[in-house]
Amino acid sequence: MSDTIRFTLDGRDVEAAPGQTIWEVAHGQGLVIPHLCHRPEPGYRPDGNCRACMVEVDGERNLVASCIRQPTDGMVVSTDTQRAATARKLVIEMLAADQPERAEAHDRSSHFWEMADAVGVAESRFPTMEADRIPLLDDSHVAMRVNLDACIQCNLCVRACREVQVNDVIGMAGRGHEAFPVFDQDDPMGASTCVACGECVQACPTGALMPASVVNDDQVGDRADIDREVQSVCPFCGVGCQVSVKIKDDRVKYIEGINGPANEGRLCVKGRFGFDYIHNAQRLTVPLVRREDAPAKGLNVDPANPWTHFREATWDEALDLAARGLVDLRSFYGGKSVAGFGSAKCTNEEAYLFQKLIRQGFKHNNVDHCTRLCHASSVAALMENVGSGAVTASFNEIENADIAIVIGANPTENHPVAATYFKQFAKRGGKLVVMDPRGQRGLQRHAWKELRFRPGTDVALLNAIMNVIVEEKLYDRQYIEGFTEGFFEFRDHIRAFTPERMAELCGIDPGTIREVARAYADARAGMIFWGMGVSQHIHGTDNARCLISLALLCGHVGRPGTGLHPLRGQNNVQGASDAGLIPQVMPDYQSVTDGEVRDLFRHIWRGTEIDAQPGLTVVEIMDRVYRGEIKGMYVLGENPAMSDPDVEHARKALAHLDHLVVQDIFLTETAMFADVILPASALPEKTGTTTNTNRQVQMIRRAVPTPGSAREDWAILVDLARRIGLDWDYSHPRDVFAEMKMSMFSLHHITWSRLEAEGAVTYPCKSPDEPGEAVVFGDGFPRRAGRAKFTPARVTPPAEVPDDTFPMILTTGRQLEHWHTGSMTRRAPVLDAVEPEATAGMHPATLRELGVAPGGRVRLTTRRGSLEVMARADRNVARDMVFLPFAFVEAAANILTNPALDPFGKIPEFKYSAVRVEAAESDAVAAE
Ligand SMILES: Nc1nc2c(c(=O)[nH]1)N[C@H]1C(S)=C(S)[C@@H](COP(=O)(O)OP(=O)(O)OC[C@H]3O[C@@H](n4cnc5c(=O)[nH]c(N)nc54)[C@H](O)[C@@H]3O)O[C@H]1N2
Ligand SMILES: Nc1nc2c(c(=O)[nH]1)N[C@H]1C(S)=C(S)[C@@H](COP(=O)(O)OP(=O)(O)OC[C@H]3O[C@@H](n4cnc5c(=O)[nH]c(N)nc54)[C@H](O)[C@@H]3O)O[C@H]1N2
Ligand SMILES: [Mo]
Repeated sequence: MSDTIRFTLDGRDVEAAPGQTIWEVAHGQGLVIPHLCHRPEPGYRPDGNCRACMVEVDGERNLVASCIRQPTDGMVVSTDTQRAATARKLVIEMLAADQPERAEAHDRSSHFWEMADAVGVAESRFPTMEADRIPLLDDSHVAMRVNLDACIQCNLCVRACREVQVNDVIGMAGRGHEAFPVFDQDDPMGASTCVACGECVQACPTGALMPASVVNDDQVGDRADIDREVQSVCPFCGVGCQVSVKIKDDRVKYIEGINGPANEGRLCVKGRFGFDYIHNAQRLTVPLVRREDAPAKGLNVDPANPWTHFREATWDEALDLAARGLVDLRSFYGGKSVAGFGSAKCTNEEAYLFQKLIRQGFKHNNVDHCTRLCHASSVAALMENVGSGAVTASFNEIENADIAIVIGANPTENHPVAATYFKQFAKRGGKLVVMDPRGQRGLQRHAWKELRFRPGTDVALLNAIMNVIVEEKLYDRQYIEGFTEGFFEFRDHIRAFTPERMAELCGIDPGTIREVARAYADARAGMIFWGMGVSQHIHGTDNARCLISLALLCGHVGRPGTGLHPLRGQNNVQGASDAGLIPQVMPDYQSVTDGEVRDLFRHIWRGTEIDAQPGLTVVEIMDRVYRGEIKGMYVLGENPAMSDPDVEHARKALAHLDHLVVQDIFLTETAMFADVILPASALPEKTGTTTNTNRQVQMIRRAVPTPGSAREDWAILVDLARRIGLDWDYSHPRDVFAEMKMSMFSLHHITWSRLEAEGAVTYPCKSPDEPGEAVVFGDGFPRRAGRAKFTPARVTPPAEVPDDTFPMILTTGRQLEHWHTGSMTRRAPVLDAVEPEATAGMHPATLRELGVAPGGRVRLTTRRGSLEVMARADRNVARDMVFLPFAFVEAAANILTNPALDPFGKIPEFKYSAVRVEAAESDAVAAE
């Protein structure tokens, strides 16, 4: 390359790429130059403040900070002169004078002490300058400890908080030697707006900021005091952050982010501090079978004391009973009397085995998983119009975009690491448009436009935007001609949806609609991100169709910085779907109705006939269970007794089952109805692969053993399959992966050994030595003639609208610290300490009208049921709405939700029900 810079480093001729610093080049050559305020990890800007990395440049009087200085052509740089070495050592020695003694250090193996070792500083000749200024221990946060006596003012925590995670909580107060980091307005960390991503803890070079789990009561600790470290992937969301698990005595001591393709070292509170669910005392450690004398099935088991309803069994007995119950139903009523829910929390191999077990063992396709409650409608629209259900571009592509729309997704809470990229995008001038009926605390101040429209009116808003683009001819005509079909019909259809008419429905003024439409159409590159606010409606598929049409109109697909990205939820929902855990399709979305597909699987599965009839979906299966048509179920890693809509109905259905086998890591609400409970492995306890929202297939490496006699999910599946008569002979997840490759073209060029070596490969991947494609469909779509399609969408009201009896709107969703049904996060002490209680968010004005103070209790009632919950004042919630998270069994949101389904995606309308809100009686009495 012509702009390569050539210079001399310690007498050798070397090259630098434009923008590279002397430190980076030296580091690349294997030279060790000490650094304290510099962090070579991606995302950290060099600051050049600590002077620990000084080098000499010919012709310059002063030494220069190599971390920040970029070489120029012909420059002669020496790192190894006496003068430079002495200067560097002096810096460290002076700083050492103010550090706590190494024996008492908060982190004996801190980066600082490593650097001191590297330059040969064991103690300091200088007097300590330690002033009274330093605030001592701040232990106000459950997960982190702040000991500023070790702070060297390097500013890394500030950069971590402001520039990498863009949370803007930490700042520097005071000047010079007196400076120290503060949280917000010098609040205790635990009382500040800190979201506990822990980036500062990971960046701090001295141990001034430490994970609480690494220091003792005297604030002494040692990061290196571990037995081993295993690189794997976070078990929570679809971002798929790579982690390093630090293990001592077979327990996780702490977690750090590593440089995975999606997270580049970053983590959120769950990934960093939520790992401890796996060590919870309520983990299932032995197989359980229902006692003969157990009370009737219901939500009546104490997970801490299951012995009232269950007894311990050996694995042989439990597996025999589990299999026999299913086989008996099969032989008496036929295979269709048994159905299965698989898991998006397990690996690809486990998902594959699960769908195979149902399809091969029971000869039908009634197998589904939580994707049905999630992005089913998005996938339906994407398959229909784009020809593929996965994202067209990784979320990290936002760095190449000019505009990005985030609609019906709350990424700072639900995909927090992806959100850091969104915030960085906005900070460098990208136009961020947030469309959500609820105000978004996290993205609000980064948004160029925040459109708080009426819930359930996405089609109206999006059609109005597209109307402007069509009427003003802002569309990309060349793109439409080259890569799409159906434009003319679409153009005629969209004419009716003028901003003026749609404004009445969605509540956004026509001027704003026009401005957003023009900005998106005029941008060089635009991306669209969406979530459950789009998909969980009876018109979820229509909502997603609009987003697809919008991107197609403007040609914002297939190039860097463009794309359609439904943010996938569970850590492996992309992979479980790819692996065929879906009732209509086999692995890689190959339709069960296609004879050639069935032939292929007959061949791979040694003569198994695949049922040509598409299977039933989650809510449909529950309905058949309720009606008694399905009599047995195998539920792996799902908690439908909490996560299904109209959950009382689902619970009754579960209680009706003749035979229920639940395989989980905790005694969940669903397991309370089980006949046999099989104790399984958490993600950090298993080997396999998962696929994240970016289509990155990643290696899961077993970090710690399973507790008690719990076993890895894949191994349990194999044993159970054999007992129901299948000739399975897998002896390692690797064998399963090899079989998956036989039918899954998406895994082309992705091999187990590659994943072991590289950690992640993105599909599609063109060759064995490429990382895979971040952006797809630049040269056409996997549809007829390579063209994507415009499918017009009409405005449909929600299935249930407010009336006199149920005058408000209930919407449900998530919060940062909790995971879905709470099974994991309510058993993770740090997370549960931050969010211990169920709350319903309402506007302060609404609470005043109801006569309820924040913290008081309200009763929520819908056509399905009624519950009491604590009220939380939240200005982000519209006045006629209530927001309720669904993680709390004592106020289970799904008692209230509407099971009405989208006709295409078969997804229920979790985001909209008519509700009545009253001051709770108990509260009214207390107030009197
Ligand atoms: N902390 C945490 N993170 C998670 C999860 C978790 O349980 N906890 N779950 C994971 C999973 S499986 C998923 S699917 C994702 C979900 O992640 P998100 O899609 O972000 O999930 P939600 O919070 O359910 O809803 C998103 C937004 O939809 C908005 N909304 C409500 N009604 C409407 C509407 O009519 N139109 C529009 N446009 N928006 C509306 C809500 O106000 C909310 O801000 O999160 C994943 N990440
Ligand atoms: N009201 C309302 N309801 C909703 C939604 C909403 O927004 N509002 N969102 C819907 C969405 S998007 C989703 S994805 C679903 C999620 O619904 P579910 O998938 O039912 O919810 P989770 O709590 O994630 O259940 C996962 C289960 O797997 C177990 N588990 C975790 N790891 C492992 C493992 O490695 N092996 C095994 N065997 N088990 C494991 C956990 O203990 C837990 O019981 O909820 C849906 N329900
Ligand atoms: Mo989800």
